[in-house]
Order: sequence, then structure tokens, then C-alpha cells
Amino acid sequence: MSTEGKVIKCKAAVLWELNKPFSIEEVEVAPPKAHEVRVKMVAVGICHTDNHVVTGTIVLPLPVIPGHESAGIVESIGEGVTTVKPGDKVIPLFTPQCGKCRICKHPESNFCLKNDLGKLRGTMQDGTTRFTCKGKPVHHFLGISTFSQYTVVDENAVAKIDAAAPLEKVCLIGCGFSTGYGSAVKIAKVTQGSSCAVFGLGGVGLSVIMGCKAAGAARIIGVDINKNKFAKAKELGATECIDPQDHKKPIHEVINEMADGGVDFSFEVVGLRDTLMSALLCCHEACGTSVVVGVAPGSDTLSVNPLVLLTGRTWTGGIFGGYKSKDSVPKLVADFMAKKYSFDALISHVMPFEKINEGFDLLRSGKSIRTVLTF
Ligand code: COD
Ligand code: ZN
Ligand code: ZN
Repeated sequence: MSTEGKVIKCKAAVLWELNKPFSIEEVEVAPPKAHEVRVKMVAVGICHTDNHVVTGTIVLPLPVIPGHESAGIVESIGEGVTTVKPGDKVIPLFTPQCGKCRICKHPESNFCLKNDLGKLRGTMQDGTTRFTCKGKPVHHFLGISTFSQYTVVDENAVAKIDAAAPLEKVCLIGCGFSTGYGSAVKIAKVTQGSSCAVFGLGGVGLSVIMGCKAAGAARIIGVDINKNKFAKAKELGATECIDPQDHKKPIHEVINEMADGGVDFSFEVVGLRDTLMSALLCCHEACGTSVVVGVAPGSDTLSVNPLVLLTGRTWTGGIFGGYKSKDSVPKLVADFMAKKYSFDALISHVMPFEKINEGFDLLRSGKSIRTVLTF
């Protein structure tokens, strides 16, 4: 029996209160309105940014259904949708690409003005919600809320991908892989023979390493306070790994000494004030570039002596690896299908969706890289 045009009742992971486990609840998912798409989820990865919602580091109205790294199949489409149809394999996009705004028309930038990451309204682009639970509206996360068996997304926040793509793997293209890999190849534009330092060796940081390696970096220094992350980092291209706790000197001084005054490119993929500063200072004062990938919690701000930049450093950052999402995601999937890269080293755990709280415990205890939940 077709579900098109009807409310679907299904299971979703709802966060009712900060710092509490998710409750798997029955929710109602409204049909897509005009220019919207309802997607049946097949696989979803757990990214540390979802945990920032649980802890309140990213402040959203509650209750909310998080999740932003996924792949699924179109169940139905609203009026006027032309770029996907029921049955298509798709990846929801946490940074949309409307194609019309100033940013979409800019040749380089990708942070489309239709995004919800800046405002965190917790709604669809029209300001309303499509989920209800126990009679209450439930908020969306970044316009895609993928911790649900079914979700509704705006058409500009979903990309059609190769029908042969394995969804339980390419879901990582929805965030972690693209965010990290693009930070190296597209935002920093890492050069052949260069030196790089990557702070934070989680799913996103390891993807930065994959990007640095693909761009031909000669030296890639991995930095993490959890030594258990070093083996994977080396497998993926780190030439050496260091733990700041093993050094008396500040870690940026250690890296400056190791790399002839500082690395060419550094990446902060932790999201802490201290590591943001260390990453900035460990790149060469005259020719180094430092890329912000992580975000410091809450109101943390950095105070920087302008001399740090006056000498010639570049300090930059970006969302989703700088990729224009709707255009780039099908290409990133095509490159995966052509075996340009593999995600086997990144996916440490696969478990059923119902075990989502176990997946978050693994992330918080540093035991997983990426847990993929299957529906
Ligand atoms: N020094 C070095 N490494 C550290 C330190 C430290 N002081 N503290 C923690 N780490 C390491 C951890 O041991 C871990 O290995 C790694 O940092 C973090 O890895 P994960 O797996 O927990 O996190 P990721 O890779 O899933 O995500 C990291 C982000 C930095 C992207 C995320 O936390 C973040 O800041 N997100 C906000 C930015 C955003 O919204 N981006 C868009 C969607 S991702
Ligand atoms: Zn993410
Ligand atoms: Zn736009």
C-alpha cells in the first residue's frame, strides 16, 4: 500500500532533554510539502557534532531529532520537485545548495543562505516542522534530522547518487568524509610535498589525513591525546603521530621544531579553544595556513595577537569541506565507486538503529571512529 501523501508513523531517536539518552519513539512524519522530499533512511553515521546537540554545545529547541550523516531512498516527493523521484538513492545535505542565493552564485563559497547551522531554528526552510511525537511538534536538526526511519528535507538539501552505491558506506559522504577530505583538498588546497599537522584523529580528522595524502603531502603529523587513534592515522597516511601529554613544551613549539619553523598546513578537528590556538601557532608564521574545522563549545572565543597573522599566516575555515553540496555529493560518490578512496578504515562499528545510545557511548569513550546505524 502506497504511503504517498499520508502521514507515516515510524521510529525515531528523540532528544527530550540535554545530556539524557535518546528515546526511541514512535513519531508521525507529515508528507512533503511543495519542493520537499520524504526519504526512507537506510544508514546513518554518528558524528561528534550530533553529540554537541546532546550536550547543549550546539543550542537547539527541544525536543529534537538529530543526525546529519546519512543515506537513504526517496519515498515520495512534493509538488514541483524535479531533481529526485521515488526510489532514487540519495544523501541528505546538512548544508543545502539552493542555487539562487549570493553564496550559491559565488564560484567558491558553499555556505548557502538557506542553511540552518547559522540560525539553529530547528525547522524546515519554511520555518515549520514535519515531525510530531505524543502530540507535540519535534524539531529538525540542520534541516535533515536523519536519526529517524523517515525524514522530510527540502529539495535543495538532498542529492541523488549512483543507484549502485552501498548506502551503509557512502552515508559518510553526508558529513565526516567530505568535511575532512574537502578541508584538505578544497579549503586548504594542500600542495604536493608539503607538511601538514592534523589535531584530532576522529572520523573527520582521519578524513583530513586522507585528503592531505591524496594531495601529495610529504609529511603528515597526527596529534591526539588518545594514542589508540594513532594506528589508524598511520594506516591512512600520517607519517608520525604525537600526544601533547608526552611533551613538556607547548605542542605548537614541538611541531615548529619538527617542521623547520612550522608546517605548511594545519587543521583543528577537535573543537577546543586550546587546540584551535595550537593549530594556528604550529603552522609557519610566514607561509602557513591553518584551517578551522571544529568549533569551540558555547561562548568560547579566541584572543589572538595580530602579529600572529601580520607575519603572513592564513587563518581560514569552512563547512562541509567547502563543497557545494548538491553538485559535489554525486561526484564524491562516483569517486568512491571508482575506488579513489575507501571508508573501511573509518567505519569501526555497524549496529542496528535501536542501539543508537550504545553508538554514542562508543564515541564519547573514544572507542569508535564512525559507528554506522542501519535501519
Ligand atoms: N588534543 C588533541 N586531540 C584531542 C583533544 C586535545 N586536547 N581532545 C580531544 N581530542 C581528540 C579525541 O581523542 C578524538 O580522537 C578527536 O579529538 C575527536 O574525534 P571525534 O571522533 O570525537 O569527532 P569527529 O571527528 O566526529 O568530529 C569532530 C568535529 C571537530 C567536526 C566536531 O566535534 C565539531 O567541532 N563540530 C562542530 C562544527 C560543525 O558543526 N561542523 C559541521 C558538521 S560536522
Ligand atoms: Zn558532522
Ligand atoms: Zn543558496
